[in-house]
Amino acid sequence: MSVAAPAPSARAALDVEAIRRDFPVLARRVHGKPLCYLDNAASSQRPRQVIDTISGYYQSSHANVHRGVHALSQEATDLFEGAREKLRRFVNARSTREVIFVRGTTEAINLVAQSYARPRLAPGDEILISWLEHHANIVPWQMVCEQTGARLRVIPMTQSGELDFDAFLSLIGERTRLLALAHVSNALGTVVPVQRFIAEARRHGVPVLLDGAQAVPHMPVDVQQLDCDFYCFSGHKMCGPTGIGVLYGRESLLAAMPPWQGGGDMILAVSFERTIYNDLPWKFEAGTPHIAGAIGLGAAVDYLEEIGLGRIAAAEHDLLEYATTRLEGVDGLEIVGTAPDKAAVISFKLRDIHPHDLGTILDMEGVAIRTGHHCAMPVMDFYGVPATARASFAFYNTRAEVDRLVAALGVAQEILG
Ligand code: 7TS
Repeated sequence: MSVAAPAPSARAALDVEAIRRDFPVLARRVHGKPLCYLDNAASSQRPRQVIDTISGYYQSSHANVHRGVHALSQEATDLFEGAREKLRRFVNARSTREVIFVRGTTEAINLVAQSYARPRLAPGDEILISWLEHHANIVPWQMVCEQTGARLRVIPMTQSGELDFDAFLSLIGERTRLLALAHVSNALGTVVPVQRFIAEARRHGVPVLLDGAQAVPHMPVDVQQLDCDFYCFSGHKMCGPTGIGVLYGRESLLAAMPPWQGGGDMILAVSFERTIYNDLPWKFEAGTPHIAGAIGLGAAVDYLEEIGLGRIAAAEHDLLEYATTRLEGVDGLEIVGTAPDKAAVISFKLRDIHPHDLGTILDMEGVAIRTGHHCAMPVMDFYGVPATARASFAFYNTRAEVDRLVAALGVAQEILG
């Protein structure tokens, strides 16, 4: 009998128990039960490596950046700019000039709306988004449309939660000035086949912004391969700190855009007559930045890369399949969003139990899920529900936690009938 080589998936399997020990919060109890954290789409947890990096920075290297000749300021600047290089490599931007530190996805999209779109839009121009979007990729465009007289157009979705590509083909046209799409839907988990959309947008000469908030923590992302113009993501969903995120922008577009906010750090010279703006990327980073946040985000990138985004995606896919099967077996449960290509996000309804009641009972069982509209009210409207319950998984979750979710749903059914 020959000894077979381990299957690639087995060889690549994660040592989840070892990984879980990196996350101190996963050891705590909630309402007397071990925490079962299944709200990763809202925000992930942080490993000790990230927490220690932030703490170490404050303990030994903190000073303001880009402005001191003294040792601490230079050290802080090196750490801050070193983090930018890590982020560049993480999404494969061509240069750190294309990596702008912002507060998060929301700020990144507002920056593009106000600095890229607003000066270019005229009445009758169109911004094209989709029905799947998080409010962060809807409202900034509505605001800029109001400011300019441009019009918001929306690519419809299908019952499974996919975008209607034929409808997209009929919507994109001469008046389209920008296409702004989620890479992965936060409410349904749908992975949007963005490359098809980008290829078509290219044919029309339409620039593309991708909201990657739910994509970068869960799959390898390469902005050059995607050939998108802007890519936005948040640190707190990828094991990094809150209050920090990245706007990737194609350099030729960023160079032509006016600054978004004015102040210190974004200038080369100021007089009362005129100001000369700083180079990229600092032109878009007015004021003292979130230094510890950027450094912590760099540590999160190191952490994710050491595990490997490919292995993370595979592990989460396994959890998604297992959880989908288990949840489909729960009497009266209906999964909302059934696209064939999904990230590890499962929205669901359980009979006519209100999701908030469900969430409250699950919490008493130590199981944290999100309930509500998930900042995607149009998606809720599409399915005719005010809210859903949503379990969202990370690579540190286990099949045993899926079992706990299912058991807690049983408790809820008993209590609520
Ligand atoms: N875009 C998507 C696709 C998101 O999922 C979120 C946050 C945002 C943008 C906004 O990110 P922020 O970091 O700027 O707030 N999504 C969620 C969620 O699903 N539950 O809570 C926040």
